[in-house]
Amino acid sequence: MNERATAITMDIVEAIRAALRKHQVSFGEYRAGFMHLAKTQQAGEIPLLIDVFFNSTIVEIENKNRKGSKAAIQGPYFVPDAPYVDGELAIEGSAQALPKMEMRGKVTDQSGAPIVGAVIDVWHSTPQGTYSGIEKHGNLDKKYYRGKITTDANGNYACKSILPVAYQIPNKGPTGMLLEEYMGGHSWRPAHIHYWVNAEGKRDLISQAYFEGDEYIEDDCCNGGGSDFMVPEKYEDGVRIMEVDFVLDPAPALEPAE
Ligand code: MBD
Ligand code: FE
Repeated sequence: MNERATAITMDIVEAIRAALRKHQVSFGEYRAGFMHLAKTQQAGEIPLLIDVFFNSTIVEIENKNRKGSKAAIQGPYFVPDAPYVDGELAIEGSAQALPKMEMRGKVTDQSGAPIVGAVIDVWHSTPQGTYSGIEKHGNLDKKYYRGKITTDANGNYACKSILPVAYQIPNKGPTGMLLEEYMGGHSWRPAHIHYWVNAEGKRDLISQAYFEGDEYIEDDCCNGGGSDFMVPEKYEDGVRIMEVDFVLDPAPALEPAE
């Protein structure tokens, strides 16, 4: 067991014990609490629950030593082997009439030099507010609404898709119940696009983009970073332009092997 993992684990356990003591939790309440976790597991919502509450904290920590673009939360619906795409994400037949967006921008290093051949994974929800390639969401073919885009010789990228809409995380299960009933909040996120940028010799970057005017940007059930990730409203021929540039930090030096 590594020392750091031991220290973190002990502190988490101690923090939970402190909360139980502070509230003088009864045996019945304790049982209700662990049944809630068991139900979360049964519903396949462990990744959702953990990301809703804790992903933003990890991002806050990791952003402290980033000099280029700040990172955002990843969320539970990234799929590692999405297809490479050229200019457009796959859109289901029935969704092709929906309003379109174009994601575009430039990837550079800290000096402003373009990064050629950076690979940007993008993913966003279906018009129903689910994600492709996710068993719990009906296992829609993962070619839809996600893909890997490559930057060109000038570090630029461009890719079209349909416009995602305001987004409610699955709220009928144990995670929604915690957020809405026990914590008195809601389960909405701003409509969003996810990005994961990878380039050789650079620190990878997970980001997001929101749409100007969305009412949940600063009131996000996942604390997703707010207006720092908001893209100003702009249209070209009726297509919403989502212009997002990424500045990558150099890759951290490899840690010496233990
Ligand atoms: C999502 O789509 C998401 O991006 C996050 C952070 C949490 C739940 C669902
Ligand atoms: Fe998401």
